[in-house]
Amino acid sequence: MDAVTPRAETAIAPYDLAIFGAEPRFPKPLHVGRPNLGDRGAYLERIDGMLQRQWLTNDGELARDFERRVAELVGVRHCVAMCNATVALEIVIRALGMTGEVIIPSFTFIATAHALQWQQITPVFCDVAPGEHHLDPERVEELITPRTSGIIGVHVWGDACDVEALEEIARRRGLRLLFDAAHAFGCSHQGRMIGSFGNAEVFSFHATKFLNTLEGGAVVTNDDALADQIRLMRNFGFVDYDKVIYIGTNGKMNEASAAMGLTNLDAMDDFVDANLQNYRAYQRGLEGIRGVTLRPYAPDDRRNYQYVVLEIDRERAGLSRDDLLRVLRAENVLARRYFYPGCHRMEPYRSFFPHAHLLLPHTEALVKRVLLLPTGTSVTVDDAEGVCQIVRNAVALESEVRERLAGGCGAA
Ligand code: T4K
Repeated sequence: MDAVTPRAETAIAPYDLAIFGAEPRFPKPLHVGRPNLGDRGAYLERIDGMLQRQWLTNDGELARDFERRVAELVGVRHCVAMCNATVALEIVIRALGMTGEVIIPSFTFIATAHALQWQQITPVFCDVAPGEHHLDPERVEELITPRTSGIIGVHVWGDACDVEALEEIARRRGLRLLFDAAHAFGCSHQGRMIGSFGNAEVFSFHATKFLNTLEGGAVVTNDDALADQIRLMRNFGFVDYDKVIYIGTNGKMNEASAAMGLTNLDAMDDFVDANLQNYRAYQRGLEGIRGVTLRPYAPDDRRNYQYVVLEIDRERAGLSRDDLLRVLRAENVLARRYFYPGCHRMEPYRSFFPHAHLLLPHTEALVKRVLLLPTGTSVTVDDAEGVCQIVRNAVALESEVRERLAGGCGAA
């Protein structure tokens, strides 16, 4: 992937790119995060059933069915479905009794941090391992203080973080261990499904995720008492009509969401297949482009292939990640810079911890290199090949591209 592409062999004329005035390669925007949708007829039938029953939410039959199927697929005793993963995180963090400080990566979606800060728990940002996208367990250990109550590992892109090392630290130091598995539904780690590690894990079923329930999330766990507590908290603390025994909130999944979840569970294999075809097309199409690395997936585990993640080496490619982003946007390819600029550089954390970046050198470098490309069931192999061609042309014409962008063309 990293071999140098000789300029002379490319024979590409500048007008091939939209920043030089060509028609955009794609007439309509190509998104990162277009929903994967199962069978429309089956979904509408479920919605019809819901309307017939006039049961729209509050532990409905579709939601219970969805919970049962997710728990079975993941191989855990409990799945508690929620309205979204952010609320699921907030609830499980509280149910686990996390307080004071909790160690998390800064390289994650802001919801991981906000779910803590929302309840006055300080997120302590930890660096990723060198060359990696996941928490560095050695750095985690250094950040533990008497106020630390837990660790939240994030399985970014559906790849497990260093579960074993984090479990060992949590056990030895008496800390709670939660995993933000928002990206990892349908993925495994060393033969065991993600969702069954730590005290609990949280999935997101947001529209942009591998499996969506419109909006949605879930806590999965093998801890019976924790699951009971979370079910209570999800429904205002009600144990019976007129009887509330605990402070709670409203985190319930509604029936229309569960209907979508069930429909999409039936189509999961097709989603993986479409993602994998696209991933392979990207692998082929990006081969040999200097300075452009497609993040590999672990070969021995189940993956949902929902994310096509590039790292751009500015020196070798002759273009920065942001240059490439501008080139792609001009072509109607809405690539994304997740998780730029890192949680520590977003408010309120940026003001709380103005020097956090000093402890996060690898995160700081990573957020400037990563670019996500479109995939999912609405992206075809032809689309993926077209995107690769744009990247290839841009790198081949790097100096002309830089000059053009410096003139203000393709401003993001
Ligand atoms: N932890 C992690 C590690 C996460 O990544 C997330 C969410 C969470 C926790 C919290 O999960 P939830 O509470 O959301 O369940 C998106 C998603 O909103 C968010 O769920 C996701 N991570 C994050 C990585 O991406 P935005 O602000 O980038 O979304 P937006 O509106 O820009 O949409 C992305 C693209 O998807 C757009 O180009 C358009 C397309 N799209 C989007 C929607 C909603 C569609 O085509 N159709 C749609 O219905 O955050």
